[in-house]
Parts: sequence; structure tokens; C-alpha cells
Amino acid sequence: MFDKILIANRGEIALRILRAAKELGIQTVAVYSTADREAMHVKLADESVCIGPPNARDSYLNVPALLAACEITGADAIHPGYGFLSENARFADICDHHGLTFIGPKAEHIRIMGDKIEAKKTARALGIPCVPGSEGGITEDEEALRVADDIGFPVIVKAAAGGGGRGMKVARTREDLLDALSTARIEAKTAFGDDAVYLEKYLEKPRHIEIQVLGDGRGNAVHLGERDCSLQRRHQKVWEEGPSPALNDAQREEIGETCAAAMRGMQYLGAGTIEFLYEDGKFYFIEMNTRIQVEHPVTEMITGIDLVIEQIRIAAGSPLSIAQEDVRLSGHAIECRINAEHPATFRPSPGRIAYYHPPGGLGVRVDSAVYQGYGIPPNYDSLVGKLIVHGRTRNEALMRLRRALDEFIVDGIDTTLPLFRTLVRNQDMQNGQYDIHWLEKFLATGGMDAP
Ligand code: MV4
Repeated sequence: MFDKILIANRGEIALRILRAAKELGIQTVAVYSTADREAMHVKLADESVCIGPPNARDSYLNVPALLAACEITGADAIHPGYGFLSENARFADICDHHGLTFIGPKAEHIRIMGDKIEAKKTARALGIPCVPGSEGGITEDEEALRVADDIGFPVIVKAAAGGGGRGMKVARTREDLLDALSTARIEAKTAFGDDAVYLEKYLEKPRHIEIQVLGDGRGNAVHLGERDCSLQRRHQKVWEEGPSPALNDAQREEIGETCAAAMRGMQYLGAGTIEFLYEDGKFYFIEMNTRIQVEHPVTEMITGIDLVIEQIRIAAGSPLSIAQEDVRLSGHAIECRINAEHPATFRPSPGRIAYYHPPGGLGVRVDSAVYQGYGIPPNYDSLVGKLIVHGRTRNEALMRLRRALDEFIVDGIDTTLPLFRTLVRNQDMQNGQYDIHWLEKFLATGGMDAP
């Protein structure tokens, strides 16, 4: 096992990693930018190292500074959390070359999944159902027209280097397609420096359902059920829950087993998430994330498995401690991402927290790094914390969510708490009847405006 882990991240995920390391008896090193001198992850770590100015490029993404911090403190492993360097295959290789363990998947697998064309080819070869579309990248206009005529319109052009909603163009007719293709190419080249694109059938009203997996790199892998992340705004997840209100046990078992078998097949190491669009009872692979995700607590609450502890154990070379038959999905969990943003306009609202009272009680978990008197810097994402509730049934989870949201006080800044207080009382949400477009429609039709 490792003696000392450097946490190459900030905010709530830095605390989440600290907690796992402490439980395992591993020393922790926090790194921080000059904007984060007062951050809680710095206070709670055993040691801390300032790695640069506020701009993430010069601090949390500053590889030489991170390596120097490992050298100075004698850390033997790096946990990247999510965002920042978490899905950077080159960084994983560099850690390796410096004798440091990157707590995450093999660089080879990060690289494959970072290229959405390669990811899809790999998924398909491993028996994962994919969205119908081009076999690989599209290079010629004629090829695009041929594929589109074959699968039928509407189609979507996606950037190979994209993901998370960046670099996509929908074409509803043959006439739109060549335009969508060239626009997507130009945008992809500008945003990612790579103009490779591919084509898929456009699904009109899917849900976004993702499967959590764990592998030990030796051909053992399990699935830990799904999370329904359909409630999004501008490709930012807002509300995540598990199990999905749309699935029955047989569907869950089938897609889960397909994913676990695929991970065994590629000898996947670490935690991963296989993302699907789900429509009319069928799953369509879109991407795989090779990191711990923001919404991982949903899975922890319904499985009782500490995903970050598992990540650390696996990275240290331990075989999987859990067999598939040991995984029991129990009850229902919902996570709300509380952001420092106006609840209707979503304008960022950094600033000092004048008063802070997080909710508690049975089935309530708050993952956050803020405290009363803390000033949220304007330099990073606006996540204040995550409220996660668990109940024996979805209704019990909703009931706990309603009262936990009413108890939660964050004064001095705008937060999205009022949005959730409205959502949790909405009939469609209570019925679990929402797709990936539901929230934007709700907001566009005055869902958050005073009557
Ligand atoms: C799609 C799609 C419809 N059809 N692919 C957006 C994020 C990226 N991960 C994939 N995305 C989509 N891919 C096909 N073939 C619709 C979306 C999409 C979406 C997906 C998940 C959650 C929210 C979304 C919002 C808009 C579009």
C-alpha cells in the first residue's frame, strides 16, 4: 500500500480523497493555488504545497509543479480526482516514468476512451451496443451522405476529440448535412486541434444512463448498477439518481453484465463509467469516462462500496475485493449539485459565505469543502457541494430530499438550492418522467419564474 498520496485537485473531491486515504492510514499531501490558501483541503491534509497562481493552467494543471511537490514530500502516488489531469494519458505516463503511481486506469485505456472514435470501436468489439453510425471517422462528403442515407435522418456529427457535448452538430435533412459536417470540423479543429469527426443516428428523446464499473487490471471486473443523469443543463449534470426510474431489474442486470464482461475483456483497471443514451427500451453506448465522477456518491449509497478506497486499493495492485454476487443494490439515492449560481439565470455567484448550515439526519450526506466565512474564489467551477439522500424507496429518498433541501442554509451568495426545492415538488420529477431535454424545456417555459 502507498505511504503518502498527493491529491492533485481541490474542493469537495479533494476532501473525498482525503477521507479515503485517512481511513486506509495513508498520509496525504494537498496542493493548492494562491487563490486556495484558505481552502478546506489544505487545512485537512497532513501536508500542503503551493503549486502556483490562481489560473489552473499554472497550478492544478502544472505538471512540473506537481512532480516537484511529490519529490519534496515523498509522495508515492497521485490521485487526480475529476477534471484537471484526471483523463490526461500523457500525465499518467509521466507519473509512471517518475516512479509515481497514477491512481486511475492504464494510460492506454485513458487514451483510447479520450478518442471517441476509438472508444466506440473498442466498445463495439467488446460487445457493447452502440448508436448506429459511421464505422470510424468520416473524411469525405460522399461518405457522410451514404452513411446518413443508410441510417436515416436526423443524424449527429460529433468530434472525435470532443465529448461532454462539445463539438456536436445535428443535421435533420440531406441539405443540412454537408453544412453540419464542415461546421463541426472547423469547430473541432479550433477547440481541440483535431478535426476528426464521426456520424451517428440522432436520438430525439433519450435518457442519459451510465453504468459504474470497477476492474483490477487482471481480468476481474464488476458493475455497480446505473445512475440516471438525464437532468442536465448545457451538458452540466444537475440531478443524478440511482437506480434509474426507467429500468427494471432484468434490463439493469443485462446492461450491467454486458459492461462488466467488456471490462474483463479489456483488463480494465480502476473505476470507470460507461455512458449510454437510453430510448425505447434500448441502450446505445456514447462514451466511457476513465475517472471517478462527481456523481459517484449515488452508487456508494446504493451499494455501500467506497469507490475511492477501491480506486486506491486497485492502484496499489490489490485484486478486486468484491465479486459480482457480493454487489447488492439497496434502496434509492439522489444527488443534487448545489452550485454558486443564480437559481434561474445560472449566473456564477462567487463570494463569501456569511452563514452555512448543512442538513443532516438519516439518509442524508453532504459532500462539500465550504464552511461559514469561506470565500468561494471566482477562478474555478461553481460547485458548492453535493447533497445526496438515500431511502429504501425512491419516494422515501424524495421525502428526505425535500426536508434536507429546506434545512440547507447557504447565505451570502446565490445558490441553486431554490431550483432543487422546486424540482423536488414537480410532478414529472416525482414520477421520474424526464429525458435529457426536460430541464431546459422546464426553464424555457418559466419553470423558475415567479408566477
Ligand atoms: C447524442 C444525442 C442524441 N443522439 N448522440 C451530448 C453529450 C455527449 N456526451 C453526447 N451528447 C448527446 N449525444 C446521439 N446519437 C444527444 C446528446 C445530448 C445529451 C446527451 C446526454 C445528456 C444531455 C444531452 C443534452 C443534449 C444532447
